[in-house]
Amino acid sequence: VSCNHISLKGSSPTNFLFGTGSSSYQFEGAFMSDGKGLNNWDIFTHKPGNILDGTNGDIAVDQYHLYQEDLDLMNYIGVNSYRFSISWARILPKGRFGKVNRAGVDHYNKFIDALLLRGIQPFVTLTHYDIPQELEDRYRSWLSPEVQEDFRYYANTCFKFFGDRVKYWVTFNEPNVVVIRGYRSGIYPPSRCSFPFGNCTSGDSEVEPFIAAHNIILSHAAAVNIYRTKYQKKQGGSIGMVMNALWYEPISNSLADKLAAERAQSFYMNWFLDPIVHGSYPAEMQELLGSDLPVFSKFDLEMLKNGLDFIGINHYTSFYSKDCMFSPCEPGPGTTRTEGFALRTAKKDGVYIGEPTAVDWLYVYPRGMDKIVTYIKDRYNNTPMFITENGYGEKENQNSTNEELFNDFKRVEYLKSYLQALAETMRTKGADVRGYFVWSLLDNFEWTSGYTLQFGLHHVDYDTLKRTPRLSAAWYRQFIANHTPKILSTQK
Ligand code: PNW
Repeated sequence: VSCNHISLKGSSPTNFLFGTGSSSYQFEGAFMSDGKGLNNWDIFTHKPGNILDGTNGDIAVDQYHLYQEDLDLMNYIGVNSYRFSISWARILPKGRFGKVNRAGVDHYNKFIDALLLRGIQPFVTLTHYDIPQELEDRYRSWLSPEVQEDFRYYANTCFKFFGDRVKYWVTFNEPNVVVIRGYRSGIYPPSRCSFPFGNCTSGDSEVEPFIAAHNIILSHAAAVNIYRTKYQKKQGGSIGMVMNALWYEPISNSLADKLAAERAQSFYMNWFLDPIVHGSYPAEMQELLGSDLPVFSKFDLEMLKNGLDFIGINHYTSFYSKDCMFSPCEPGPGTTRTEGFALRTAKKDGVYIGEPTAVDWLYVYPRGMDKIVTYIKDRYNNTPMFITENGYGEKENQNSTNEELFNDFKRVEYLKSYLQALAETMRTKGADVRGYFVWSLLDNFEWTSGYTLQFGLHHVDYDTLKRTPRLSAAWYRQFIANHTPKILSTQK
């Protein structure tokens, strides 16, 4: 597969990170090993009906035990970074109400050392959807301000044990997805919602997402604060947050639809980034929600100031946005007041925004990469950015041929076109993008879809846990080699 026409050289600094992404619950397995406590996803996946194929992450791809093998795969591809998350309940089985689990600390120490030995920078997320169940049971996790104290304590514990070697910290992965799916649609733990958003037994879809988000923003600020005051000078790393970022394309040129796309973005992504970068919720949210939106105290604002060193962007897909404020819409995703009155739809005049895939929310629209990176660059003063996730999902079945399992040319085309768009944005607009991570190194546990979707550069056989490279792994290897200055290349 040729990729010479894509030029990142000259547009990126020599230390551009190329890596792959992962998370603890989706990869580690070993859910009760070595003193780990149970977390919200352990509990959630064990309740019948929550996961499409009835599976869970008890074993997942067992990276907890098989990491040396996975390091070989990374080495072969030639990545210089690996994005993973620490399992909170493995470090603090009962949050701040119990002891530090030394075996958990030892595990990540070994893993981090092994990465560095191979010249791979750890890019570490503190929480990727998971929280110790203890904190859910004690005070309902993100709904209580108490959680800020727990997150601060956990973050401090990680900086203390791992910060001498970890130079990239992410506080939260996709807090927008956590609150929307956990407290509005209720499809993720803690399964809270109210009609017409979903049919949960408790919760309030129009109120709780904003409370949970507020506590997450303040938890982030608390962690950043402790990192800046106690560790950053000595350890020399940087700290940021990762957002799920959709591009919302106005469905028409009308002013109403353009404003709707802006509102959609504000109620999805700017919701978190505006307070952290600019110190206040987006204007559209304040106007529409009024006193239903929590407010920051003077003390909060002081702590929030300049609240991150980089923005992590998980970008896969784009949607059209249609106004529902000035003219009414049929009910649908995005159409209520607490979602910004902006219908989210994949089709315009019966035609999809991009080629549909096996994943019901994923349409191939490479221009979206350019548009979302430019949008974030402009709105947040060209804060350093990392593309922390970008990837392509497929659905295999019992009858899939080897050709279908391993010759994933559609994934290659997807990655190529999105990287091409990214390179252009960096070159022509000066976007300060410092790294790119494919989701994912391996097939893994895809949350409520269980093991029915595959995002891996490597196929995983779930009977044997054997990893087998796909075409896309070979392609990514070649791509990295072509875009890494030879003198710095550590390829063997
Ligand atoms: C991300 N969307 O979630 C997560 O960070 C990963 O853990 C997950 O495995 C990966 O994407 C693939 O699904 C997403 O609405 C949540 O477009 C929402 C969207 C995309 C990805």
